[in-house]
Amino acid sequence: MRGFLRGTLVIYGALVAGGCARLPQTPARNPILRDSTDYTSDPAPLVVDGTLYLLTGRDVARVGQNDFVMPEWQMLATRADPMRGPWSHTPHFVRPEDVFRWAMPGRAYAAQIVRGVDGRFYMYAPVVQATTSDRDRFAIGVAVSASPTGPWTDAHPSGPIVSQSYPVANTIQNIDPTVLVDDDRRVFLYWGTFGKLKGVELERDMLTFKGAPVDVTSLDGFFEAPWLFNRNGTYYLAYAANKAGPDSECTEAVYYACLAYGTASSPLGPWTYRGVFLDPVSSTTSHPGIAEFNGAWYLAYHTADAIGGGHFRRSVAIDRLEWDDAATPARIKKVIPTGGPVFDATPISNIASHARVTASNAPVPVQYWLRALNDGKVRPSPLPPDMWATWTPKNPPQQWVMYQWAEPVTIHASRIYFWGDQPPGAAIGVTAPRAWRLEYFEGGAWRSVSATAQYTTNLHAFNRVEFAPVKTRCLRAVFDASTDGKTYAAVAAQEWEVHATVKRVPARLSPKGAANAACR
Ligand code: FUB
Repeated sequence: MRGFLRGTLVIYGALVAGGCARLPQTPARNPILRDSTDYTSDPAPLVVDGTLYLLTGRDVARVGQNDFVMPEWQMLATRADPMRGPWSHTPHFVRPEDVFRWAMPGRAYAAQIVRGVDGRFYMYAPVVQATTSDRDRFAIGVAVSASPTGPWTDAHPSGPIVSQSYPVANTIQNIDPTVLVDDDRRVFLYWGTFGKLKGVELERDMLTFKGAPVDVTSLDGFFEAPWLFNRNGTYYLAYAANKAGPDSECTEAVYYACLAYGTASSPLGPWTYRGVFLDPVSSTTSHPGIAEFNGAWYLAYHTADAIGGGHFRRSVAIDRLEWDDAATPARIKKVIPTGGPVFDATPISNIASHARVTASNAPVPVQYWLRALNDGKVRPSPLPPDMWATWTPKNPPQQWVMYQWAEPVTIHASRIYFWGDQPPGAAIGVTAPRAWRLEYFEGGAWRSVSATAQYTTNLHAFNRVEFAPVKTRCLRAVFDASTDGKTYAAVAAQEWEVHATVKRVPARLSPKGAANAACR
């Protein structure tokens, strides 16, 4: 067992000259820990006696490793303004195998600590069972402690309180628990992922199902990460949603999640969907934890914004959550995230980020993300939404992508980064095109640029082409698919740069929406 104090680090900033007194750092930006030493994920707030605790996971995936490698939980805590700190940090709070004899090491997923009806603290922890015949081995264990900081012991040593076979059979992945101890009297547990959400009342022992679980189906786009709370007698269920599409209010690409919520007048529903309150962040997953602290409400979530961050190297951020109390029931206002990655405002010749992008296969299948093309990022081991791609079971011989700028631009070079899961020359799957060319729109027609050399088609590399400068609002890249003469492979690109004679400060995110008639 790793106690709270062992290894606890208070995040301090500058030394006062001469006195060696340490001054608390006042973080100007999110995420809370962002120096790449410790990656924190899945925050679960808890307020006890003037302290705001954030229980978090720890992401230790290597760069390019697409897996939730999460060996232990961490703890952040503050008694100050959460937007300024200081925060204390316990990097090694507790590990699954420290508490649950029936659990394997390595998967300390999104957990939550609540104060139980008996005044003790209960930690609901999704872990993997070491020995089970369950098809999916994830299960929810409960640890108990006299203090929110531990030490923790297994409250149900015979095993998890929820698994695929206990206490009633289910077929879902049993993770992402959220628990509400309502009025210090009744206890409610929700959990689920991959679009399945279950809720149940627990007995006052905090462990035993009281009745059969309900399946919640009315929360639009529910994906995972439920967070249940009560404000002024209304029950709120916040969650990560992934209803995707180019015009979705939630997310353009299905891997990315927005945070949405519903309300109910009783803790087991029925639930009414109330909308999106946080747009997708830089990590594909998004995970809410909401609490009132010192008279203000806060949303804790995670992003990929820390140094060296990624979809599986996430870091916890916190922002104010505001209410619209003029509505009944009160609505959550859209949260505007503060902080974020360090933005480099140096002007650059690549003006792709200023372009509206469209493609021959629009609306692009929701696993891909069209605007990944000009987000300035080429990730190792990309996920589908880190690229634009055209894959279907039957691919056509030709595809294109197009940039449109608001004003004419003078451009002279371009480079594109092809991704594939098949070798060059393949006629299935995704690979580099057989050939490609750049065309600009002028006088009502598409014309080829005058390239100074042959176009290259290297996979997993940038392919650069220089050409005689042209002034245009519209540029497209046309791809002839790789083929064996019978079938065609799809095309995918992680990034497409276009270089102009006049440098510009990059846009943080390219404009959204289809190109207009100026390019037709
Ligand atoms: O951290 C692993 C998983 O990612 C959580 O269970 C989900 O909620 C998502 O945040």
